[in-house]
Amino acid sequence: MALGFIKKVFTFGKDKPSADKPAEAEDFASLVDAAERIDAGETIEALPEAADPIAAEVIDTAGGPAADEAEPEVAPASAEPEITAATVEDEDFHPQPEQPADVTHAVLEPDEDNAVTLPKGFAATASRPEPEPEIPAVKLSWFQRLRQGLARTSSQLTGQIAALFTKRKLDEDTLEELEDLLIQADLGVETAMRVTGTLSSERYGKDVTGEDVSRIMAAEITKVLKPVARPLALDLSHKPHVILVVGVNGTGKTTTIGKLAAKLSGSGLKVMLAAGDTFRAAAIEQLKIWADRTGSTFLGTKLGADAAGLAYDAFEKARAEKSDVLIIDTAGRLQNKTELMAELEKIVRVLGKLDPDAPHTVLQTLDATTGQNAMNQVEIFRNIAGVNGLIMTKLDGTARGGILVAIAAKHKLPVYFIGVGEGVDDLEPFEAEDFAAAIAGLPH
Ligand SMILES: Nc1nc2c(ncn2[C@@H]2O[C@H](COP(=O)(O)OP(=O)(O)OP(=O)(O)O)[C@@H](O)[C@H]2O)c(=O)[nH]1
Ligand SMILES: [Mg+2]
Repeated sequence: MALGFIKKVFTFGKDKPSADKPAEAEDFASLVDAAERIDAGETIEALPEAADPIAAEVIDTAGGPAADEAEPEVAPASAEPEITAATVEDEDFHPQPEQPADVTHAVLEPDEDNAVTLPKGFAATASRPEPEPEIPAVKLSWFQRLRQGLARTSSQLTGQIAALFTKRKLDEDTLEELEDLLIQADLGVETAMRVTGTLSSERYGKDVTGEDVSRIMAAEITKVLKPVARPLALDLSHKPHVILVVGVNGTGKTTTIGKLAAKLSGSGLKVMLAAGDTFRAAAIEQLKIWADRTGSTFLGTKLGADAAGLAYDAFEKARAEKSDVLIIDTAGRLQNKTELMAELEKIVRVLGKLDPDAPHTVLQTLDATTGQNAMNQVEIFRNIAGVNGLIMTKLDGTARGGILVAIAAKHKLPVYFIGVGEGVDDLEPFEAEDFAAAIAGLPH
């Protein structure tokens, strides 16, 4: 029995004793001998001391500091924790390798906050890089967003102009090429001719730089835009002043209504929003959210209901409640274009029954990323719904704002605001000089 136990203990986790390990073989033999004597009933004083096989291995393979450097002894990572009756009874017991009590600490310098304790066996070769200082998020100003939005148009244009006017005297060919460039940038024939005309009268036969052209271009664009950059006039004697918002789907009608409502109710006016886009359930919900957000009253109807009927009810209700402004949202898309136009016509007609001047403002939203197509949109909606004011949205995106200049030159409709983002405050009064500077790539 004693013999079996000793054999087991000695060989646990180890190779059997072999001729290569004479010291261990000798120990083993003497232990066996002692055990046989115990089994035979003999009393012996003490068992012979066995060499510690694990300690011997550590010394052989560590390759670490010499023994006289008094390196503290660390239990090998593979050492099993000792399981006692107490720990087994503990329900929460999870055997964990014990943390060596005395470990050399390597501390990264230089600053206290940056200090970190490395486990033994690691050395710091360089201190941890300083964390990047946090840069507070800076919201770009609306003009910076406008500049960014029009960057594609302006940088393409100014690049082409600079290339055209490198070491060239102003002649007929250059003027013609410049005119083409301006037309390609959607600015329209009229504005293009104004720019080349002014340039020709000022600098014909002389050296011209790209900056000269940009400056003249900005001045001419400003001249076209200035008469249309007007504030949205509200006749508050109407109670309510009715604003009908129309435009192709996705051009930003509903969002712009929300932004307008925020401005108006923020200045103390009583605003009502009416969900005249009965074509999409989400559109009704979207406007309701804007109404809640801006403290406006809201009138909606069920999906598919008659939009003109809703507009009529909203007008009556706004009157009864003495609202200052009623803004009516409309669909941008129906089953087909004919139906959409018929619906818009009907809304205008029905509102006119309550007040021959209503709707007092018919606002059309134009998406600045559309380019040339925006011109056709103005023509169509102007004829059907009597558009008398414009708002260009998404001028913060990859806008192609040149078309607004062409639209202004042709239709001479007031441009009240520009949208420079999706947020409630991202609606700015339209300023001719700013817009012209952004297109021409000049500073504010
Ligand atoms: N970046 C940017 N996005 C805008 C701007 N105005 C509107 N949008 C976004 O354009 C998308 C369409 O806007 P809506 O207001 O739903 O357009 P809508 O004309 O009402 O569209 P329909 O209801 O489908 O006819 C939304 O994701 C808006 O957040 C703007 O000035 N800048
Ligand atoms: Mg909408």
